[in-house]
Amino acid sequence: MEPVLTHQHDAVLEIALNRPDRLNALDRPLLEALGRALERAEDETVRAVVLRGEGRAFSAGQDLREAAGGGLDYQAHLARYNRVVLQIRRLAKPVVAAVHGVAAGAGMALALAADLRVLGRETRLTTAFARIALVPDSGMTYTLPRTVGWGRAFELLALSPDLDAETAMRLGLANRVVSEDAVFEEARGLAARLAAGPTRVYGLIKHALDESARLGLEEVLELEAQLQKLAGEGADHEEGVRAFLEKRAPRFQGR
Ligand code: T3D
Repeated sequence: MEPVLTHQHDAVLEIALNRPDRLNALDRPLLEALGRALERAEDETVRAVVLRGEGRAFSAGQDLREAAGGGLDYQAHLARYNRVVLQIRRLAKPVVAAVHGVAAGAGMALALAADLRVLGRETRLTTAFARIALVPDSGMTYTLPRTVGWGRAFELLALSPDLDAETAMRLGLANRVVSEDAVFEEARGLAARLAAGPTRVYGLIKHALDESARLGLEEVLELEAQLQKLAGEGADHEEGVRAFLEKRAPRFQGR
C-alpha cells in the first residue's frame, strides 16, 4: 500500500497520508513519500494543495512502534520531519490541512505548518510530545506560539491537553470548523477558491509572514516594499486592476 496518495483535480493537488490502520502515524516510508508528494506540488499546474489523512484520523504523529523498535538514526529521522515542514512553508502556494479525527504530536505540527486548517467538530488536537517526554519538534515551537501566544503555547506543550475543535478555533488554530464528514469537502472548496487566486502573490504573502516572524519593523517595511514591487509587476495585478475598472471578476493566471 502506498503510504501517501496524490490526486490532482484541476489546479488542486490533494495529498493523503495513507496508513489508516496506524492513524497515519509518521514512519520513514510515509515521510519520504510525503517529501516526494510535496515536490510534485512544485509543478506549475498546481496552485493549491490539500493535505489530509485516510481513515479516521489526520495523523497520530511519530510512529511509536518504529521509534520503540530502535535502530532509528535519530538525526536522519528528524531531518525527514524538518524537510517536509520546510517544503510546506517554502511552497509558494497555499496548503490547506483537512484535519479530521485526531492530530497528535508531529501530526499536529504538520497541520500547523499548513496555511489554513479545516477541523471537524469532533476533531481533537494534542501536542503529545511531552506525554512521551519529548521536546516539541517539526516546527511546533515556531508555529504554536505565533498562533496562540507564548503563555498558552507553554501550557499546550507542557500539559498536552486534548483540544476540542471549538477551543482550537478560539485559539486561532482552526480557520473553519465543520461537521466531521464535511471536512474534506470544505478543504477542497477552500483550495479550489485559492487555486483561482493570484498564486504568485499568495507565495509572496507566505514568505512575508514567515520572514516577519524574525524581523524588526524597519526590516519588515523594507521587505514589504520589495515584495510589493514584485507583486506590482505581475500579470495578476494588472488583471486585478483592469477587472476592477471594468466592474467584473478578475481572471487570475497565478503570475
Ligand atoms: O523523530 C522525531 O524527532 C519526530 C518526533 C515526533 C514526536 C511525536 O510525534 S510525539 C507524539 C507521538 N504520538 C502520540 O503520542 C500519539 C499516540 N497515539 C494516541 O495517543 C492515540 O492513538 C490517539 C489519541 C492518537 C488516538 O486514540 P484512539 O483511541 O482513537 O486510537 P488507538 O486505538 O489508540 O489507535 C488505533 C491504532 O493506531 C492502534 O493500533 P492497534 O492497537 O489497533 O494495533 C494504535 O496503536 C495505533 N497508533 C496510534 N497512534 C500511533 C499508533 N501506532 C504507532 N504510532 C502512533 N503514534
